[in-house]
Amino acid sequence: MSAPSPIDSFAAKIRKGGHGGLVSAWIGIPSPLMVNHLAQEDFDSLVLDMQHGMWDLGTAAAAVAQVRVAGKPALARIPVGDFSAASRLLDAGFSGIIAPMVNSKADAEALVSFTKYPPLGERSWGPSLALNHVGIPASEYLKTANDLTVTIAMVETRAALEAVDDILGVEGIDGIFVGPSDLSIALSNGAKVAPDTPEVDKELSHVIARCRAHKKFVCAFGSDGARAGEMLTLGCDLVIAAGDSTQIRNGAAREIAAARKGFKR
Ligand code: 3PY
Ligand code: MG
Repeated sequence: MSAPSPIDSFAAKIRKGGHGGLVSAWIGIPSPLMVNHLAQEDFDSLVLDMQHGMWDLGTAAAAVAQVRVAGKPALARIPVGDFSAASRLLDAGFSGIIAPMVNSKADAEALVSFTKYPPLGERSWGPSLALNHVGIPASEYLKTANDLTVTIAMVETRAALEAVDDILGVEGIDGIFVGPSDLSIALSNGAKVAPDTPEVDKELSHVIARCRAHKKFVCAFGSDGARAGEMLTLGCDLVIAAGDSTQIRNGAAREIAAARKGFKR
């Protein structure tokens, strides 16, 4: 069996840990061409956000090539409970699925059933574009796809916090992704969205400890680069350093301010 390409080694790398902190892009603007540009930056992977971003399946599938041409893996966050989309995105060549609002062992098992081939799950056969991207024969893909891709459950509710050991105990769940905004809304019973607070960090630290105990990896969404750095220091394996629109607008604001510095209108 051939050794996976550097792109397809991502799953093994994040599962193993000890890689010194991975930073991923998070893209909601549904433009494969913008993906092509962002992929040139020093990201370890790129996530296409199909929950709150505006991607449709065909455009997301086309963007995989724009990520892989930069030598990087593409991950997708699916809409809540849309596990059949998870199978289709893996067929399109995505290297991992992030599923929001996984709140129970049953949710985690359903997710695995759509993202892993037997014996772990019941992913149906048809990896059309994935075979082209990964560049291995069908028989080899069937044997290795469960290892070459990652299935990630989002923990972002009180129910998920309570069930985190059950979720982590499901074979085929490779890691957890903490959503601090939804978590802060849940922790405050809907009173506020406050992702960058000690209350969220307390729960994040707990989830990190449970992931370590289960020998699984943990990711989190940072609202900016500094926050993402704090999350790496807390022990996250992969972080987001703000989404695409924030990064673009912050960059624009910084350059506009630089242009006007010292210039009186
Ligand atoms: C959250 O913070 O709730 C997320 O889902 C990350 O975007
Ligand atoms: Mg969320």
